[in-house]
Amino acid sequence: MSQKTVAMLLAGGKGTRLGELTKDIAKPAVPFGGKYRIIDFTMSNLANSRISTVGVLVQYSPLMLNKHLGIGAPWGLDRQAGGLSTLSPYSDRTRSSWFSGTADAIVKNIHYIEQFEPKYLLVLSGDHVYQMNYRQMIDFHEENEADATISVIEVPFEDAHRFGILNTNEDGSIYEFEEKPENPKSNNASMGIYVFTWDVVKPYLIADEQDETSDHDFGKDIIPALLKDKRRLYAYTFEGYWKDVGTIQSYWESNMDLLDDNNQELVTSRSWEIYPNEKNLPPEYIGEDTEISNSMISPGSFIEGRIKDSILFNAVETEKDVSIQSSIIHPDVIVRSGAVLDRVIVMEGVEVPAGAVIKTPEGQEPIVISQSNIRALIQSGGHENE
Ligand code: ADQ
Ligand code: ADP
Repeated sequence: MSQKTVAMLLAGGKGTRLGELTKDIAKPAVPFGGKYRIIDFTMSNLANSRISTVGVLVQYSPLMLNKHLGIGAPWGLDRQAGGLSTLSPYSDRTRSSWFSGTADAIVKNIHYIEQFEPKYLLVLSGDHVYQMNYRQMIDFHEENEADATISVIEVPFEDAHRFGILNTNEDGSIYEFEEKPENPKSNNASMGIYVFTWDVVKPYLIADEQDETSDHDFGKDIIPALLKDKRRLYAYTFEGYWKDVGTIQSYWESNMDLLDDNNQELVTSRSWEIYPNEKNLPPEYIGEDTEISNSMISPGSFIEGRIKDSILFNAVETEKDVSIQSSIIHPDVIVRSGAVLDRVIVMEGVEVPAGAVIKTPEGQEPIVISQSNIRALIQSGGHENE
């Protein structure tokens, strides 16, 4: 069963910087943008790019992620030859360990990849918000007869140290790459999205696996090794919205970005749709004397009170006289009467009691409200993080 391209989607990182949000669920499964989970952007990009052989590498807290992915039906992967495979870490007679770095996660699944005899390997990450046609990137790789192509975006100079930073010649070929440099020499950042010619990268992955000094990471080890051997590396420039949802602050911001006219296309585009995995829900009901402005309300909701600059997910219930501002309310949350929420994130299934007041103080990262911290937050008036 040969396939020209096999996509491997890295969805197993721990996401420690998302704190409470990823305590029990993997980052790619964190709710995003009203009716999606973060991984839906990448899964939908694959569907829209008509790439039909996808391995998702899971690892950390995969329960919700596995349930969400199912057999890939929302993205059409249930009806494809290659289809969707979720690949978990395993142990055999010679080793028993979790995936260590990103390259390790791929090399441990070499048999999965090889069964398709692919020409190209597409490596993706499960925690980015963007719309991208991978087919165009693979075409670009093919035209350049490249060994590796890295998708690149310009980032603000002050953020450059958080990324793989590269420099290119005029023809787009890469002559320098530094993973998270202290003193970045450019602001051309790797998006962590790679196309490799499989026959070229495979021996590098195998050699890296044997190397005990390696971190087994694409950015730290594989890309530098290819570059050192003067392999053909190219930068594929991406223009458009892209966010690596790394911290609570950037999670909050990228959700809020959807309320801005300039970015609404991310979820409203009809030509590049983002497909959620959702059950059928009744229409949202908006009560009397309800004031809603600049907000997203989702199916199955029952809304009263005042909602401003906020994103409410599926099946949220808000009661009379609540005031919700600049907040993100995950699915199945109930906000009881008179509660006040300002610049907070309320996690799935939480019940905010009547009259509770939780506001994030100015200049602080938004407070994440979960079942386990809500009592303490109410007692302290929301100042838990101080
Ligand atoms: P980072 O953002 O630091 O850098 P990294 O920790 O390597 O990303 O993880 C990449 C993706 O792989 C994430 O989605 C993560 O969840 C997942 N992942 C990590 N380890 C995994 C494992 N063992 N098994 C399965 N999945 C795993 C990378 C590049 C930079 C680039 C940024 C862009 O190294 O060069 O600039 O991405 O975001
Ligand atoms: P399948 O062969 O199961 O339908 P593929 O994704 O391998 O699924 O291929 C579908 C079609 O798209 C085939 O004609 C294949 O050659 C082509 N194709 C696959 N990947 C690419 C690509 N990256 N760029 C251009 N065409 C591709």
